[in-house]
This record gives sequence, C-alpha cells and structure tokens, in this order.
Amino acid sequence: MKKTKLLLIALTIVYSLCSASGIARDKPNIVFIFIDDLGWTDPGYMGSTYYETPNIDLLAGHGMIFTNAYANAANCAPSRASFLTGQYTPRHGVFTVARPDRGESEDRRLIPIENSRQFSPDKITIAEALRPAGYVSAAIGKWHVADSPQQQGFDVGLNKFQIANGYEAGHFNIEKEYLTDRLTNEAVEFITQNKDNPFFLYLAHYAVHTPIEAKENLISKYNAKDAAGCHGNATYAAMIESIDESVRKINATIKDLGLSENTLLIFFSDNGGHGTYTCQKPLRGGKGMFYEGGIRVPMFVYWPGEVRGGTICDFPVIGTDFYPTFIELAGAQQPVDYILDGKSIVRLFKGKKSIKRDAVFWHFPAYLNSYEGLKDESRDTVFRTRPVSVIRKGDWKLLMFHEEWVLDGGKEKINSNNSVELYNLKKDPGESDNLSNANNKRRNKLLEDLLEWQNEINAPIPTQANSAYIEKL
Ligand SMILES: [Ca+2]
Repeated sequence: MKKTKLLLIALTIVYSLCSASGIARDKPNIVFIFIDDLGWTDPGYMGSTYYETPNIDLLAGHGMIFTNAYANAANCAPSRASFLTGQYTPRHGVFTVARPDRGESEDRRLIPIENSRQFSPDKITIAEALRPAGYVSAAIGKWHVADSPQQQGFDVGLNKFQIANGYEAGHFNIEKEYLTDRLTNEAVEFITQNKDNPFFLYLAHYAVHTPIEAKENLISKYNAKDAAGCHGNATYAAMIESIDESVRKINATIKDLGLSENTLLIFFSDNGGHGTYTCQKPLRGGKGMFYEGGIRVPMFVYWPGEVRGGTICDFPVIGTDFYPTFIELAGAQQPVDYILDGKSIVRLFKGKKSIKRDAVFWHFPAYLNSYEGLKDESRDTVFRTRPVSVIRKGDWKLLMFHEEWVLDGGKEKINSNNSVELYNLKKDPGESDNLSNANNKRRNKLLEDLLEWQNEINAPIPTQANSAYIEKL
C-alpha cells in the first residue's frame, strides 16, 4: 500500500517536472476536425446504432463530450465564417450560402437581406490571432468563405480546388482517390512537418455533405445491415466510416509523434444533418432549420492529461467560443479593437460546470427552401426556414419569425400572430410544445433580450414586403 502511494507520488513529481519543462506545454497544438453536415446523433457515442464510428467513440469516451454544442448557423458558410472570425453573423454579413432568396418569389413575404459570400479581409481570423504566439496554421479541406485560406492568414491552405486532378464533381477524383482520405493524408503530413513547433490544424472535411458518395467496400457492409430508426442510408453510413478512419489516423499520428499530451483535439460539425439522408431524433429538424436538429451538433474534446476523460458537459457552447478558447490556451493576445462574440470555454475543459454567459444567439435574415419530396419537421412545408432570430438562455429557447413580426403586428399582436415560439429544451428537446402564450412572462423576457441583442449588434431585419407574394394573394 505504502509502496504504491510512494510510487504515485514519485510519478506525480516526474509528471510535474515534465510539465514544467515541457517543450511546448504552454502552447498546445490545436487540431480542429470540422465535419460538414454531420448530425447530432450520427456518431455512435451520440446514439446511432447503424452508423459505425468506433474510433470517434473511443476518443469521445476518453475525452469530454459536449451535449449542448451549437454551430453558429444551420448551413455551411455562415457557420464557417463565424468560427474563423469569432463573430456572430451580423458582424461579418455571411448569413447563408450564396443567394438569400431561395425558393419561389411568390412564397416569400419579405425581401431578404443581401448576403456576403465572404467576409472582409479586415477581419482578424483565428489563424491571424494565433500567428504572433508562434503558431503555424493550416486550413485543409472545405473553405467556402473567401478566395483562399492564405488570404485570411493561414500559412497552408488546401481546399479541393487546390488539390490536383479533378475533385470538382464530388468526393472522388479522376484517379478514384477518396477526398476524405486525401485530406487526412495532407493533414498527417502537416502535423508531421510541424511536430517541433506549435501548430493549428483546421481540418474541414467535405464529408458528409452531398453528393452522398463513399467507398464501395464500405457501402456493401452497410447494405447488409438493418436500418436503425431513421438511420439507414448505406452510402451515408460509409461516408461516416471514412470520417471515423480519418479521426483514427490523425490521432495515431499525434500519438506516434509523442504529441498527445500537448495536443488539443476537437471534433465538431458545421450544422445539423441533411434531412434526406439522416435525422437527429429526438431533436426536431435538420440542416437549414433553426430548430435544434439544424444547429445542435456533435462535439467532443480529447486532450489526455488535460481534459478528464469520460466526462460530459451540458453547458451550451457555440462555434464562436473556439476563437477566445484557442487564444487563451495559446497565450496569444486578443486582437486590439476587435470584437469577439464568443467566450473561452477553457473553464469547462477543466471540469467547471459553467462559464459566465447568459445566452447565445442566431440571426438568419434569409430563406432556405425545403428539400424536394421531403416531409420534414420545419414550420411549413415550403421552406426549411424563413427569416428568423433565435436566443437560447438556460433551458429556454425563443425563435422570432420576421415575417409575422414585421407584417402581422409585431409585439402588439404577439398572442395571436404566431411571430414567436418558446420552448423548454430540458423538458421538450424535440420542440413540440410551443409555450409562447402559456408562459408569456418567460417569452417576454427572452424576447426583450433578443431585441436588445439585435439592436446592439445592428442585426439587419428584413422589413420590405415582397410584391410577388402580395400579387399572388
Ligand atoms: Ca454544412
């Protein structure tokens, strides 16, 4: 007994000495694995029994799982712009992908707000903020917000258009190489080359975004399996398995280079899963909606020796939190005269239950039409979402729909115009019971906070009625 104790003490001392003299312990490497359109329950550890993700599950189990992690948007570009700039959508103007006026004009009651396809070069990206602290950074994979990662401060940038020979059409190139594998190999090379200095790797896979394409040998395996609930697309499952293999390989590289205890690995998705191929049950909806299934995403943090394994954090975190988190861990300075909308979540990594923040917000002044032939769980059958602003505060969530708010009497008619929905996510994670009128005290408080935030951040609200809609009436 005594011997064991002494051994433990000795080990602790050795460990502390290592820590104190660690080459770069004060500047951990940061590996951010960003999956495209991966749904909240898609990884095995989040509940799927059809998709197989043994390597992801293993790391998640030895790390900290975040059950209330949010993307900053329900689709790709704004989510990425917010992660990279550390800012909510009204500050950078990337509200959606491409056109804000999707669907048929006669179905849209408002003229949406113009969308930026990229954020200004004046924005100080997380890569630019980490550079003065000695970090080498790489953006490998999908970029989707500007001409190139190098123009936004990354040392290395490699999206599929910059990789040779024909990935333009999808996930295979003309030599039948699979894009997920290729990006993983590029990432492994970057890690290996930079093993002796602090690095930031932003590995943004194109999977599991459409087109749904995967390696044949993996597809046949899932074809032989029974569907589990709404998870049952074999090709989609095979895409996820390739992601799992990517995570295994990235982690094996880190481990083989002896960098595990000095490398923070984060697994995250840019928005919810695509309603045609997967679902997020018990959450409502999927990609493109501001119900939970569209914005709540799988997330875990793996950092042996620093983040206690087998832990779960249920405090709400959001994509904009990574920027200040990385700054803190890197010992970098927050850029001068530059607003960050997120908060560092390092306290959560250390096992604290909360950080000082009351609420998180979303703002989407545009339209996304429904997927054809899909009976989804959106508010109406025509659009996945219409212009909306959202606040989550504690267990409560309020959605404010701009069409009804602007055109149907706003606050004055709030009890009858269907302009807001209020949900208690703890009791009703599937957002089936709108408590807007039943709990109007709570509704009014959240609405007040949301309006105040819109005002503070100067969020553009669409106010112009669309004549095509009026003519149709
Ligand atoms: Ca996406």
